[in-house]
Amino acid sequence: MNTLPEDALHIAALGLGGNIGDPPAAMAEALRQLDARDSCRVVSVSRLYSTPPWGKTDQADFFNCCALVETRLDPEDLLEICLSIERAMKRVRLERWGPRIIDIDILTYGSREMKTSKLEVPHPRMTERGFVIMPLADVAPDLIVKGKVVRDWLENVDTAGIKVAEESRDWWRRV
Ligand code: PH2
Ligand code: MG
Ligand code: MG
Repeated sequence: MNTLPEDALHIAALGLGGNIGDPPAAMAEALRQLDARDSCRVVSVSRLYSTPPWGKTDQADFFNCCALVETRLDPEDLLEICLSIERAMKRVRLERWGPRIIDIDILTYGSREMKTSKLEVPHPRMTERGFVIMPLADVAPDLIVKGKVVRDWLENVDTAGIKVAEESRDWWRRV
């Protein structure tokens, strides 16, 4: 049987967000572009949330969601695809934590822990952020991140001001 490690399927959790232009449309388009690739399949998408800006607070509210993606790509190749989708949407990187059309972050990749110059998995700040943990709990409540299930992280994270903007889980196919 041909079960080379390169062929193995992995589940990655992605966090998407944006606060310029039409973020739900940009996030939906990004998810559809990922899903259209042979190497990736979008398995499930969270509800869509509106979230107060975190880190740098003098900017517009964000929209955020999380998605599970089944992929044969290794984490750095998956990141490269996410960045190329961001670039195609003309995202410009101006300031850290500042306004953006779209941001696509790899949150987890299976149970792998890694840190290179390009990528750290699990995402180093994900468990402190309500705008990540709340949508992630929609798609992966039992996922273990840094020794604790997402459901339990949700108990302790600040979710003040976060609202559900779209209840339906297939908003990304329509927007
Ligand atoms: N992303 C950031 C910084 N702050 N705040 C919210 N609400 N949502 C985000 O996606 C976000 C943020 C940097 O990636
Ligand atoms: Mg980010
Ligand atoms: Mg990013």
